[in-house]
Amino acid sequence: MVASEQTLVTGKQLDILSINTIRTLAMDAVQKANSGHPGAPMGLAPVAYSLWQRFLRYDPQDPLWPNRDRFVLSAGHASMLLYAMLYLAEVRDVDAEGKPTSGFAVTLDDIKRFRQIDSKTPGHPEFGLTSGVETTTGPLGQGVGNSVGMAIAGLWLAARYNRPGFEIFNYNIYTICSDGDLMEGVGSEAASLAGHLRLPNLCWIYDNNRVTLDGPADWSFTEDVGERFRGYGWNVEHVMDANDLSALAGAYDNFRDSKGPTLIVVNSHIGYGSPHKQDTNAAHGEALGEEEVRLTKKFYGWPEDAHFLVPDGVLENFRAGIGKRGHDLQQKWQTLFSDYAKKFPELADQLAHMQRGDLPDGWDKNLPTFPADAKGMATRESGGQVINALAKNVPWLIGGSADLQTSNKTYLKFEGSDFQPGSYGGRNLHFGVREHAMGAALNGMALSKLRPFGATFFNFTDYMRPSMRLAALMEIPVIYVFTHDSIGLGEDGPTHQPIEQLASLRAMPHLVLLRPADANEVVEAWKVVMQLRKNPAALVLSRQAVPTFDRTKYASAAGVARGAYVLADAADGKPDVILMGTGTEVSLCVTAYEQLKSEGVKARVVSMPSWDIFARQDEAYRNQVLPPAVKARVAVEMASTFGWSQYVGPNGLVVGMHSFGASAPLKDLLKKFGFTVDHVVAAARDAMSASK
Ligand SMILES: Cc1ncc(C[n+]2csc(CCOP(=O)(O)OP(=O)(O)O)c2C)c(N)n1
Ligand SMILES: [Mg+2]
Repeated sequence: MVASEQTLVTGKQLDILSINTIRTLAMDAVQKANSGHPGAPMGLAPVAYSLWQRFLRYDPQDPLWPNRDRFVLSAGHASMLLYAMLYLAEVRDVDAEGKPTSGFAVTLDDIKRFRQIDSKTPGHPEFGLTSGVETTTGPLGQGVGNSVGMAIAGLWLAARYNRPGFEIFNYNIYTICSDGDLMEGVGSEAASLAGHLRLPNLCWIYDNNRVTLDGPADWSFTEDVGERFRGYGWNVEHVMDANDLSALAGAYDNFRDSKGPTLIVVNSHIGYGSPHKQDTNAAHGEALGEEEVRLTKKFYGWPEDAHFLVPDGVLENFRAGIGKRGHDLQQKWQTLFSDYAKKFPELADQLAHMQRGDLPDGWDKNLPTFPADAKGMATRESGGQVINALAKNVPWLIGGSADLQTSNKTYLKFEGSDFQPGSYGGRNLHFGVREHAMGAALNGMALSKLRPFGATFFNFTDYMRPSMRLAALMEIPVIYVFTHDSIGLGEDGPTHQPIEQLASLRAMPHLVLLRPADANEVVEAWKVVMQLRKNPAALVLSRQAVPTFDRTKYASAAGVARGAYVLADAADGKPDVILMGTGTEVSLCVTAYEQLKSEGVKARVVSMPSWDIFARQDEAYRNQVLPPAVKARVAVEMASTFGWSQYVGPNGLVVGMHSFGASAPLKDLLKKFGFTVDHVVAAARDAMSASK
């Protein structure tokens, strides 16, 4: 078994040699980087090894095979475990289209460059950067949350696309999680949702090592986790020793037979084999140190001075294990799928579109158009009509609300089918009052190539922001529908009235936020959103009615596609003052514009539904909409004024919110906080005087 002897070992010894290779690679990489977490990969190496070698249906030669089992490392700080697995299993790199190349996802050189600039082995696994990484993890709890969405997607695909004799989709989701994942609220929400949905394709493997960063886990975490999960309706398995490969295999077998989600509680030792394995800091968040690395290698029967050693036989072992088994499964599936494609060309075509991230032909047909109407309707109402029209055209647009579907208006009425245990083909999800788990699950669904949407009150983005941030970081096109978008929601009061949320989400890289002004802008906003491939998008919609503008009098709503556009202008196109706003405040700007016009003032109204998209336009267009020469500018938005100075400039004024809102009927709130025509007209005149 001693690797230095370079004898080819077989059977159980080969297993141990391979497992210790994972461990020593993790130790060496962390030591070289002098940063990272070696302990968790060392403790978990046998867990990942037995799963990949004997169970995971995954073809290293085709890492994006649609029916592959998903392996999620929710404990992202243990990233070296994943990198070691990707390297040893010889997972291929993929090109921009997702086709495997002849290169590898992770080479030994990449492992030597762990945590270095531009390497494929960053501190925590990043989706899109390293082939084989199914999702970005690191913020604890997110990976387990993603895995629930992946399991939902897998079951939905199976329900919708499998046909008798053609089980195209039957994949499982395996997630390694740590104490932190199960302490985080999002992990609990996600587990509760998965238990309710009885997702039989979901397996969490809990690294019960009884330590966290600060010290022993029992300083802060003493509940009976297995009992908790049984309460959620999960099947709970126990493995008493992470090094017991046959116990692990038994637990994986039981998972595959189970009718609901499975938690496998695996007792492990962080930093297994290191002399200070009980001293948490030694194996945790920092390198072991040269001397301890040496002693640990000695314990493993490893040559103490070898670094990044991959003994003879180890790569061959992986090739003969997951390599061959996975490739055979994938090839068999390809044969099945080509028969399926002949028999069900339409379904196969849909799947191909989905895999590429393309919309189906005719995705935007029969969208509503709204006639001018002074009374108008709430943008959440028009939004509900548009999402229903789009969902008819795009079969894989699916989603739901965090218990506010009647408020958010996102229910797909024409479908009428709900995603529930036993009806996994439903397109309406009921996430329950679990915004954060909804956000995390939406990410998992998008990573599975569905086009997911999730809805709640705009104010409760605070409850799901960490998942939105990861969607943005991963550049995946999740759609958020947020209604009740300002103090305009009225009587529910300041606890429900968003103030700083617009500014904070506008500050998030890659997230596209749109706050449309009327029903026709809602249609255009949805069109923009649907065509995004690499950006999550937030549609910010109102509870209260807004007039539907007469587009024969004012400009076409098609301007939404450019982020901001001139809605109403001075007769000669040379305004003395610009009024700009978003959403429900645009109609206030228009009324003020009409009054100023009647008083002989040349004004312009700019509707600015999306700062993000406007910022991407060329300078000529931006200067056409907001001519630099016009310094008198007023922005109107029922939200924090933070950020508007970039558009109004030093002589401009912002009519916005400088405090939290209040509980009152809308008309009283508008008066109290200054969202009146008189106030906007006065601000316009002030801005004109200031810029003279
Ligand atoms: C949301 C979040 N909070 C904090 C951290 C920082 N952090 C990294 S690992 C860790 C806890 C480690 O304990 P555990 O989850 O049991 O993992 P183990 O060290 O046992 O592998 C913490 C707090 C994080 N990654 N994510
Ligand atoms: Mg732990």
